[in-house]
Amino acid sequence: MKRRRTALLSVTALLAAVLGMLPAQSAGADEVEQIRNGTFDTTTDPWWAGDNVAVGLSGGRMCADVPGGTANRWDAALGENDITLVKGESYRFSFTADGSPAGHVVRAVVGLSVAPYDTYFEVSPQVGVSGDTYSYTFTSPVDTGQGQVAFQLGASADPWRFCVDDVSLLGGAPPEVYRPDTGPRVRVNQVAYLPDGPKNATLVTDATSRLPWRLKDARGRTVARGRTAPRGTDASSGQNVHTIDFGSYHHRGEGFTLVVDGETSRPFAIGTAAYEQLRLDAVKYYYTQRSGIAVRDDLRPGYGRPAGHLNAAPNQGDADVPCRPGVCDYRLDVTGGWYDAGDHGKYVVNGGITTWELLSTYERSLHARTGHPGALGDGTLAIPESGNRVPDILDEARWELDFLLKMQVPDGQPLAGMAHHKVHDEQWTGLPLLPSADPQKRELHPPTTAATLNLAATAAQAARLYRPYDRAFARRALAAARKAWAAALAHPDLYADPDDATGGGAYADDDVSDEFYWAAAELYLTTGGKRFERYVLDSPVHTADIFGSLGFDWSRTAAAGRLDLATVPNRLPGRAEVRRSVARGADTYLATLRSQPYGMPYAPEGNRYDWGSNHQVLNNAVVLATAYDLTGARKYRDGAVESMDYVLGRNALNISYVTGYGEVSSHNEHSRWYAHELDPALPNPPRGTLAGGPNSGIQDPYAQSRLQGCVGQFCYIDDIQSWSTNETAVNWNAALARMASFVADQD
Ligand code: 9MR
Repeated sequence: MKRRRTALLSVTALLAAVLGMLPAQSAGADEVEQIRNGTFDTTTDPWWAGDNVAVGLSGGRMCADVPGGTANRWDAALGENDITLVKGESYRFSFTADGSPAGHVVRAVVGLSVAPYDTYFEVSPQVGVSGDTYSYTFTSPVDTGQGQVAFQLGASADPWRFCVDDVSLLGGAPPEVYRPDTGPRVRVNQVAYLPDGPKNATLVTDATSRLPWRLKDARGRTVARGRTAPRGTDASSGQNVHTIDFGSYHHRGEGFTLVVDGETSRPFAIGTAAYEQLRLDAVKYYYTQRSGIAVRDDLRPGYGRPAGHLNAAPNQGDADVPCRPGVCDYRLDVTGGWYDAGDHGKYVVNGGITTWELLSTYERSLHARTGHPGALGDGTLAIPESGNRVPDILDEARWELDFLLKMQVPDGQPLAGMAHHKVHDEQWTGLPLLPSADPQKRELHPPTTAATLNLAATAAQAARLYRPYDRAFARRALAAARKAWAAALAHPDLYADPDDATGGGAYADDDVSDEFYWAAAELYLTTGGKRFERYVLDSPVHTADIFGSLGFDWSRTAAAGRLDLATVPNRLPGRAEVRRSVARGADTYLATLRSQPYGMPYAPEGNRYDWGSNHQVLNNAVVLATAYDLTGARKYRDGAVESMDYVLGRNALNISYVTGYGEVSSHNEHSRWYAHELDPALPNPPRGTLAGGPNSGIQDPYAQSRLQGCVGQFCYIDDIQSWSTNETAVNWNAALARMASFVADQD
């Protein structure tokens, strides 16, 4: 149907356009139409449709009969190819659509028509429900003549009919400047402040002198008042800000607000209950990340799903997995473990630091003055193993440990004792995709020194923690750890290939001195062995300043060793200095926190927020928390507690980065199975899921189309397509679990 006036073109121009040299229609002074035949007046050419989709003209529209019973959106599709996209150019993508019966989801994509089928823009409206005209603006992150506009219509149980008209992709349309809705200018921890803890907030304002603030209770009565402290321009956000300290107020309650400069904050509690809940939810997250087991809906209402990557079609399964071509001749059963993030990959390096942080959440509860071993004990997490008399957090970590052990190269094979770096799909898959629906071939990637040392460290730590509950497992874990250690010493420089990132992340790391140190420390703590003691003492990492601005991570693991040497009882010569080094690291983070008007112990060099910055904030807070456990000094406890404010809403975006916590929280994290944003039948991530957070690199096309030029904290968007700022990942949630547990213990 012709609703828009389009200029007629000469035959030459039309030919050039078909050859991809010129746009087909002009649509205004600077706006150029990229779609050939978006109006379907006389033909559906040059649109294509999948073999299973019958298309035709109907009332000046293109209509498609879509079969039922396909698994994925892209299993039934139609589209147009050979579209030219220009990097940095903004496009308005619009169409009208309806479907019958109403309510089906169409995934409308602008992307690449050839492998790797990158998506530059996509939306998934429910047609016939949310109105029939759709219009979006995005910026192309690439130059290509092989662009595609497609409508993916599959994944419906029943057949349905889809009609579309007036499809337009208008180049040169003015970009819509993305402005996040940041709500009231006074920024608080939207969840809870501790009664006996620091209470700080941040106000965004043009005012340069002190402003009066009031704290109001749920009934609107003023219960405290004071004046703000102007802090000038905040580098992390580019905003002019003041800070508010209401720490002299100690009464518990719900529904408090701060009122200042004509703004009322989002509500918050003063109390500890939310942290008790968050401690549980942050660890419960792992059950729904499990591979190789069905998730029970009675244990996680709304999250039940079939087992992923057992050998039931369409899965090719993890029970008998070959290596990448040329890597090995054997096959391994590597079922189990957790999916790393929003993808279906399983990575030993990241699995290692994650397991360590969960185990150390438990280990801290045994040794710290405020630790409560029962808090994550048997029966607390509602997992299938609850009731087996083993602390639930150990049961959950065991799911991953058993997988890590399976990744070890068997005796008699080349590189026996090393660990394969990772197992994942041969190719990247699209979203949404339940683990049980992944049809890709799975492959083992080459063993690496880093993976082997992750295995050595966590298996050694496991050996001491599971001993009271399962002696046979503890013995097996320790034997595997020793074997891995020996293998790593024999092959100290087998690094992951940074380009091995098809179908899964690379997790490449070419400095493993920190992994050696960490593994030696764990083996020493478990065995007291002299050679491990020697290795620790001789390692330059032992005395290096390891508490840098980015925090520890899967690639920077020295802190895992240092913190454990400082906190787990042992007789290491010079241990007092080890403990002092943690306090010195904490002093640095405390100084950072005090310099930041948003109160986080994080100020990356050049204000370049890193991938997963939220967990880096939390891991720096872990160093503060550990310094408190070691010294009892109040300043460290307060710093650790205050760090949570940032993650829970006291930030430039006024968002809680933890799903289900706070009035406005991240909930569209990138995941193939918590993909509610793309498929209303799927859930959002469970309560207690941490979003990766601001990432100045904005590596994904969606973030690039919205966040170009973003300053620090603003490099984040709560959209499922933004895998570089908004993914969920097991290592990130471990930092949340560790800190939620610490804060809950400060009652
Ligand atoms: O967390 C990882 C980050 O530190 C890296 O810079 C990034 C790119 O290699 O990869 C991140 O990890 C992703 C992994 O590669 C694949 N699964 C999802 C992980 C979280 O985004």
